[in-house]
Amino acid sequence: MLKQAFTTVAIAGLFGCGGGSTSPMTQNVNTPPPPGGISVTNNVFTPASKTVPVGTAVQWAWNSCTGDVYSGQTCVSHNIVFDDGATSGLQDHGSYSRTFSVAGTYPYHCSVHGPAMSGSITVN
Ligand SMILES: [Cu+2]
Repeated sequence: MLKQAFTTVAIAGLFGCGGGSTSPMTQNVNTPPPPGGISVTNNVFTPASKTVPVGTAVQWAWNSCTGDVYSGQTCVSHNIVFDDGATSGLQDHGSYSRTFSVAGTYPYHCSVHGPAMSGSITVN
């Protein structure tokens, strides 16, 4: 009886790994943002606005996975699209970094979730 239950869980786990949106279960793929970085969660950037000096590399870290490493994580894809065209590309984990070498205001949003998921970098 116990062995049967284990087998069922193991098979469910295998199917969970096969889906494109489910991450490997051996480790948690959420990435804590570095100091001064921005966390990408469902569906908000934290902090949404940030001011940095010219020459700063700002890093975004994806924390859009829910669930746990045993039963499988489901990770939601987000991207960062700046008004000037720079983009992170669509990703459901990992990080993205952009260096701002010119002063100005750089609004951005996630094209999947629209204006509700947006932020802005002010460079001075
Ligand atoms: Cu999004």
